[in-house]
Amino acid sequence: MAPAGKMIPLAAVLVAGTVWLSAGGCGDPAAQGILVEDIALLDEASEPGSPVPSRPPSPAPPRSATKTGLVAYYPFDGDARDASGRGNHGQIRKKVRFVPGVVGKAARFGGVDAPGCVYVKNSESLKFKRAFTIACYVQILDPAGKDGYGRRADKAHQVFVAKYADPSGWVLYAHYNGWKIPTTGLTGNGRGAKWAGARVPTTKHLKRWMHLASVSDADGLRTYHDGKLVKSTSIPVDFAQANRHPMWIGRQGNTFPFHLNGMIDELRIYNRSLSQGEIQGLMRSR
Ligand SMILES: [Ca+2]
Repeated sequence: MAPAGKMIPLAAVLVAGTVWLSAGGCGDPAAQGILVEDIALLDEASEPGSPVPSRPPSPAPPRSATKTGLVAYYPFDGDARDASGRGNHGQIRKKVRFVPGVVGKAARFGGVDAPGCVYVKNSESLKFKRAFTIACYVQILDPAGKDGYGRRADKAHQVFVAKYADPSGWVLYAHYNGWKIPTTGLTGNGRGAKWAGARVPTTKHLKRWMHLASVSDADGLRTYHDGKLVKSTSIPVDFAQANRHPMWIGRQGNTFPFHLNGMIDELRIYNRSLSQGEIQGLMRSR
């Protein structure tokens, strides 16, 4: 916090956190100052000759990420703790490593040969009626795995996050097996026994980061790839079955695990539908 009454070069604002700019005078800065937060790094805002602080070695967390309705947030910067404040901390099962990611570190899952995952106990805040948003960075390093019969396959279904008990629930995943073009996206059991799915064809996806976001609300299910709306359906997800089950990260929760061989970073889950602008705000730090 800046001391009240002191002039602050604009460059000094370019730090993470909340900064008070005083309007002059003394006393309580909260009474006289201007609250400035969520300011992006803008070098052009600096006056000529002003000292510009060097950028940190890794990008700062996305300052514009909305917190309204946030029920789980896993930065994966060395552990599986929930930073949303809702207490949905993850428990690491077997082995999950933490490696350089998009923002700080990311969780690295070893696939079928070195399976590890994160288990999140079911909670009231992870139960949804209809509105829901899930967003994260994902990267697949090797598509090999096991198919639905437990047989090894060079290209297998891989799961990022699921709240799932076959054949109902929801799952964010990449699908290779049996598809000419691999797809990523979210599917879940839809209302009226219709399957709700919004999968995205992803031709250049291996060993590169993708930002995925799926939104379900009364208008249906929409999936965004790198901030762009790429698939929508009018069928929303019916969460009734999923609400009875825990959440799994890096695998599916039922008999068929479909282990991920890849990485996940900055996983956020909201109990409301986010706008496209809000979703783009989640990935602004790239
Ligand atoms: Ca991270």
